[in-house]
Amino acid sequence: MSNLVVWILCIIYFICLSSLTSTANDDQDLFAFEPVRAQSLNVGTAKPRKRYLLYSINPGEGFNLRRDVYMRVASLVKMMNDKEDWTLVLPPWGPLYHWKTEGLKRDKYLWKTFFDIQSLNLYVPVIEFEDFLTENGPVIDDVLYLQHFEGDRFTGHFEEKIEETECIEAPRYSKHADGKYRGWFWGYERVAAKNFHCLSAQGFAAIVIPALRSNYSKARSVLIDRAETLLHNRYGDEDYWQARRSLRFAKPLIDMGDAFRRDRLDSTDDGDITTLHPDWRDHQVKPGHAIGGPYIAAHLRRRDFLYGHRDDVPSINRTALQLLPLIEKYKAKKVFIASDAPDEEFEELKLYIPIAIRYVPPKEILKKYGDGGVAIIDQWICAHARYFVGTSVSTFSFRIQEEREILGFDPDVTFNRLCGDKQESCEQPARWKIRY
Ligand SMILES: Nc1nc2c(ncn2[C@@H]2O[C@H](COP(=O)(O)OP(=O)(O)OP(=O)(O)O)[C@@H](O)[C@H]2O)c(=O)[nH]1
Ligand SMILES: *[C@@H]1O[C@H](CO)[C@@H](O)[C@H](O)[C@H]1NC(C)=O
Ligand SMILES: *[C@@H]1O[C@H](CO)[C@@H](O)[C@H](O)[C@H]1NC(C)=O
Ligand SMILES: [Mg+2]
Repeated sequence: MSNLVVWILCIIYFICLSSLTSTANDDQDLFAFEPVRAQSLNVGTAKPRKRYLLYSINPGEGFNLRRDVYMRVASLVKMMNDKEDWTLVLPPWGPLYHWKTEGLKRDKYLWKTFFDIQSLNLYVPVIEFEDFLTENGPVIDDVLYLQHFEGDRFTGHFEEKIEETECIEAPRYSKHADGKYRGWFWGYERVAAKNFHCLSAQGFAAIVIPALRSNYSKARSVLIDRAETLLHNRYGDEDYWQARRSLRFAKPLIDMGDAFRRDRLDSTDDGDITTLHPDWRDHQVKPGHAIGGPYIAAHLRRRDFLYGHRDDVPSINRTALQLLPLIEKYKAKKVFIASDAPDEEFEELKLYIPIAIRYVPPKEILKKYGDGGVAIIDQWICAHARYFVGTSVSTFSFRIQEEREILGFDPDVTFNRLCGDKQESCEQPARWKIRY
């Protein structure tokens, strides 16, 4: 197709789109958008067939890194859908290494437990894995297992490359007597794959597009495993932020966080200037717009971080020493603590800071939403504080910082971290500011 034809198609598409959305009301155009686009792209071309992209992540990765990988894959789907019709299948959550609360169902959590699926759908088409099973059945066509190139991880220069090769480590799938591959499909035992390939890959998420469009073009459903191998196409650009803005939390979790803010922290959206537009595409505020509730918040990442990042994570008494001047400066009535710390550590902190408070979930909430739901409530409360300080290199803290960028806080009251015991001062987090 010549460039001219492409341009004409684009123009027709935008005219159709704008005339349709201007007559539809806000709620309807949410659903009108996708079919309109699919049809108008079909002028003179074959309708692209529906394809499903699934992905999976190294089992050791935590909840918040997984949310980041979602954005990389969603952005990939967005790119491919300029020509094709991909639906992103949301991998069920759990079990996760950090989700330890005893007696909880720890796998097969649906995305809607934690996130607002309608909101995600305004960025790219997504469905829950269970809906994929209904639409497609339990057989996935191709599994692409990503691995690093053997032996040349740090050669000095970065070059994008991808190729089908031998498997380097024994992958978590095996061929059974019926010729199909079985493995870990999120605990769904009847699920299997027809084909399995190991791919060495190094590069940005878009690197897999040519292979999906040629080598594996016959596959209707493709699962990319070890998707964390793929890097963000453009970390921090408008597209990154669109994917991030669409990743809104589930309403019940937001409501519980808001109730805690109101009842325990004297914090409401009206007073804090943190009201979000119901549709993320329409929410755009300037830095410094939000003021936040009359409390400061700290995310104290403890447990494995005390060993893994020993020099950068302060002991409890040093944490208190760093928080006290902030209480003064921001005239905080309360200090909200989000933490994976055991109770004894929180009690120790309270000796130094009596106004420290944390969210303790009722049993039935913990049972229904698990450790993931409680983590989100903690993040939501941290996101609305007048001032936030996190833990060095914790992705849990990073996600809070992003939430605050969306709400429109001044970066000065967001991109902060605590320093280790031996550090007089320390390098503060990079300011990944929101872009529209
Ligand atoms: N409720 C709650 N849980 C936390 C908090 N900090 C850490 N956790 C738990 O510990 C896990 C730690 O980090 P993960 O979310 O797994 O994320 P990660 O990608 O491993 O993040 P980091 O290890 O912090 O870089 C969270 O998922 C929670 O289960 C917190 O402040 N509140
Ligand atoms: C695609 O196919 C070509 C030719 O058969 C092969 O050399 C290449 O490694 C394949 N790439 C991927 C990513 O599968
Ligand atoms: C602070 O805590 C550390 C680690 O728990 C401890 O070794 C140190 O003695 C404490 N310092 C004070 C002044 O309490
Ligand atoms: Mg982690």
